[in-house]
Amino acid sequence: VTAKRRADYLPPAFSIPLVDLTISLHPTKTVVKSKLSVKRRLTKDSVKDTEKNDGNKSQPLILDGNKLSLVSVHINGTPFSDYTLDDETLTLNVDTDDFELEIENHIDPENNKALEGLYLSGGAYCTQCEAEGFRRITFFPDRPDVLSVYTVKVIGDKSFPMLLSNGNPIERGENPDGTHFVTWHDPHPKPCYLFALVAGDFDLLTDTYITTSGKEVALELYVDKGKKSQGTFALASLKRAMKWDEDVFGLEYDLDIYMIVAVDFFNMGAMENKGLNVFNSKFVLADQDSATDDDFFNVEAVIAHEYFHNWTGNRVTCRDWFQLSLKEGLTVFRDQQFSADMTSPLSNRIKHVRVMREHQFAEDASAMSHPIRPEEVIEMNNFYTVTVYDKGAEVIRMFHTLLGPEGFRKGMDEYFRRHDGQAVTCDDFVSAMQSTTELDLTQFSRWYSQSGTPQVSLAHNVTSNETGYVHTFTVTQNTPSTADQSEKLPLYIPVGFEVIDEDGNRYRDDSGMIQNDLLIVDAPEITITITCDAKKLTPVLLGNFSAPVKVHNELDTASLLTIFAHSQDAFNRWDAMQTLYNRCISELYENPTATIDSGIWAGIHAAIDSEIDNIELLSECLVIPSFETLCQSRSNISVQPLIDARKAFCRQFSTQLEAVLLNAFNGIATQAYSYQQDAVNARRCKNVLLSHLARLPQHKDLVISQFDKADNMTDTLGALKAAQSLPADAFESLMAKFEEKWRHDPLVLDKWFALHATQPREDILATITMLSEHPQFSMGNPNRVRSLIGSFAFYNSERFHNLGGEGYKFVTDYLIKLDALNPQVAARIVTPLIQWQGFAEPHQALMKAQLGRLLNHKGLSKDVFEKVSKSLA
Ligand code: B3K
Ligand code: ZN
Repeated sequence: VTAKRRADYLPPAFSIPLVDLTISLHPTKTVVKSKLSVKRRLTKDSVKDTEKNDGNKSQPLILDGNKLSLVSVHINGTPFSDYTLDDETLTLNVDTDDFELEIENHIDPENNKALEGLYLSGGAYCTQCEAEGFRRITFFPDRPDVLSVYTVKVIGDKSFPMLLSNGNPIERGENPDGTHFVTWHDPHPKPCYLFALVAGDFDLLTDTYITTSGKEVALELYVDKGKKSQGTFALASLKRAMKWDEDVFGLEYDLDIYMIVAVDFFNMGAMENKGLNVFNSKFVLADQDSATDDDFFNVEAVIAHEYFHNWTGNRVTCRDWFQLSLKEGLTVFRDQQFSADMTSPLSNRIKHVRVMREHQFAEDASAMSHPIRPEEVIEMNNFYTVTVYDKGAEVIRMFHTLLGPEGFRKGMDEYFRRHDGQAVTCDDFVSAMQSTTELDLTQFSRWYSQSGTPQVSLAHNVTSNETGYVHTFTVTQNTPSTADQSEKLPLYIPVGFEVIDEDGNRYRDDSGMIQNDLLIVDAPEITITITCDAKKLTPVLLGNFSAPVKVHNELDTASLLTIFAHSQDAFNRWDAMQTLYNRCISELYENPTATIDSGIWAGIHAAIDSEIDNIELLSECLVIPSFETLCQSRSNISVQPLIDARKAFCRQFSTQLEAVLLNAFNGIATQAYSYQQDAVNARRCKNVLLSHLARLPQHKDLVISQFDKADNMTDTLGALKAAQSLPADAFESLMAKFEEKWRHDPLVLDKWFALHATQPREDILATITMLSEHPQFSMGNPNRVRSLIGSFAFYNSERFHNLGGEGYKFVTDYLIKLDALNPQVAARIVTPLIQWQGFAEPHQALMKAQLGRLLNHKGLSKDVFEKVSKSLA
C-alpha cells in the first residue's frame, strides 16, 4: 500500500472533453459502454524540451479501473489490443493525439456492498463516485481535474420506472426487449466524481423555483413509496437555500432541473452530484411524528450544503483531492451561515464549537492528525474528516472575520470570476481573497499547511503607579507537535478579546491593538497593557470562538460569573459556564469526596434566574460538557474516575438546583408542535431541564408523563433520553413501548438502537449482540451500523473503555466483519479506538492490543489499514 503525496501532483496527460455512456442495468451484470473523445494535452511537441519526454515515444493513456470486467476496447472504431490491465489500471499504448476510445465492461451492482460505484440496495440502483468510485463503474482518468460534458443513456427494466442521471433528459423510449431508456445530457463540464445514476420506483414531489433573474427551475424530490408527506420540509428547505445563495452570494442555479433522491443505503450524509443529489434518507425525511427538531435542522442544513456545492464544488472544483477543503470547508461555512440565518446564530455557533472541541481537537491529538489540506493520503475516503470539513470551515470563517462580510463577498466574487469552470487549489482561493484586501494573507495561509490545535495562553499581571493600575496581558501561542508534523510555526490568529470589570464596564488597551474586539496574535508572544482605575479586570478570550484554538486563561469563579453576567457576547457567557462546570468536575476528579462550594451553586442559581426569560441561552448553559469535551482539556485520562466525577457533578447539580430547575420546567408552556425557533427553544429547554430532574427519583413521573403525552418526536426522544437515568425497568418499559410503535420505521428505530447502545449497563455487549439480531438491523446498512455499533464506540465511553478491555475487543471483532463488507463505514467507526493518546494505562495497552489484532487481520482494507497502521506507528 503506497501513499500519494500532494507534492507529486502532475497535470493530466490527456483531456476527455466528451463522455458518452450507455448503461444497461442488470443486478449482477450491468453492461457499461463508454465512448470517450480523448485529446493528448502533452503532445510530443509540447513536452519536447522537458525531462518527461523520453525520446519520441508518446506517453500511454492510463485509466483507473477497479473491480471491472473488461469486455472490449476500440480506438476510432477499430478493435485495439495494445494494452495492459491490472487490478487498478488499464494502460493503453496509443500514439495518437486525438481519438475516440470505446470501452465495454461489466459490473455487479447487487454484490457491491461497499456502496461505492454503482450498487443495488433497497430495491434501487444508485451511485456514489466521490472520491474515487467512478473507477468502479468504468475505466476513466478518475481525478477531479479532468472535466467532461456527459451524455448518459440509462437502460433498465420497467420495474425501475424512474431512470435518472445528471442534467436534462433529452430522449426517452422503449426497447424491443421490453426494457426502457432515458438519455440525459449535462451541458456543464464536470469531473467524474459528480456523475450520478439512480434507477428505481419512487414517490415524487415536485415544485418550481424562479431565480432572481427569472429562470424557472423544476424541483424534483424522489422518496421511497409512501413517504411523500415526509419530503415536504426538505423541498421547502431547498427553496430557502436557493434564495439565500442568491441574496447573500449572488449565486443562481444553472440547470433547468434539480433532483434529489433519498435512499436508505448510503455511506455518508449526502452527495452533491450535478443536478442529481443523492441523499441518505435520514437527511430528507422529516415530519413531526417521526423527526426531532434536530432532525429538521439537519435536513435543512444538509439540503443547503449540497445545494451550495453547486457553486463551491461543482462550478469551481478541486484540482486534486488534497484540496478537498477548498470545497468542503467553504461549503460547510456557507451552510453554517445559512443555518444561523434560518434559525439562530448563537445555538448554531455553540453546536459547531461543540463539534470542534469534541471531535476535531481529538483528531488533531491523534495519529490521524493532518492539516486542512493534507500532505499524504493512502485512502482518500479517510480524509472526509472533521479537520477538512469543520476546521476547514473555521479557517474560512476567519477570512470572513478578518475581511468583514463585504470584504469576504468581494473575495468570493473574484474567486468565481477567476475560476468558474475550473479545477483549482486552496492557494487559488487564498490568492483570489488576497487580491481584494489590503491585509497580507501570507502568514494566515499557514492554516492550510499546519496541523494541530494551537494553544493560546494568557498571563495577566497588575501593578500600580501614579496614574492607576497597569494591567499587562501577555498572550502566547504555541502549537504542540503532532503525529504528522513536529515543527510548528506561529500562526496568524484572530483572538476575540474583551476586557471588563466587575460591573461590566469595558476597557480598551493603551495602544489600540484590540480592534473590533479582536487581538491579532501573529507572533509567539504579544503583550498589551490597560491602564485604568480598576484593580480587578476580567479578560474574556476567543469571543464567538474566533479561531480554532484551545485557550488557557486562568480565571477564578467570580470572574467566570462576571463574564456570564456582563460579557457582550452571548457565546462567551455560555463558554464561561462551560469552563465553570469543567472546573468543578476537575475538583471531583481529583477528589471524589469533594463537595462543590455553595458559592458556586448560588452563582449558577443566580445565572439561571437571570436568564429565565432567555430560554435559548438558558438551555445551552444548562448542558454539562460531554465526556468527550472534558477529555480535550486533559491528558492521561482514567476513564471511569472522570465519568464518575462528571456523574457526581450532575447529581449535585440536580440536587442543589432542584427547585429552580423545576420552577423553570413548569414555567415553560407546552405549545402545539411547530418547527419554529421559539417553539424549538422551548422544547429544547424543557428537555434539558427534564434530563436534570430525571436524576431525582421524585421526578420519575415527569419523564413518564412527557413520554405518554408527547405529540412529537422531540419530546418523545427527550423523555427517553431523560429515562436513561431512571431505574432500568422504567427505562426498559418506555423503550419497549417505543419499539412497539416504531418497529417498522427504520430511521426512527435508529434512535432506539442508539439509546440502547449508549446505556452504561453492565451487560451492554450482550444487549448489542441481541439487538444486532433485530429484524430491522443489518450489517449491510450503514445507518443501522452507525446507530448501534457507532454509538457504542463513540458515545458509550463508560463501557467502551471498560478496563476489562471487552468494549475494545467487541468493537474490533465487529469491525473485522464489517470491513469485509464496507471498508468506508468500518474506517469511520475505528476512530475512537485509534484515539488512545489521551488515555492513561492500561487503556492504551488494551486499545493497542486490539489495533494490533486489526492490523494483523488478513485482507484488511486500505481504509482501515491507513488509520490503524498510523495509530500504531
Ligand atoms: N462531497 C460528499 C462527501 C463524499 C464523501 C466520500 N467518501 C458530501 C458532501 O460533503 O457534501
Ligand atoms: Zn460537502
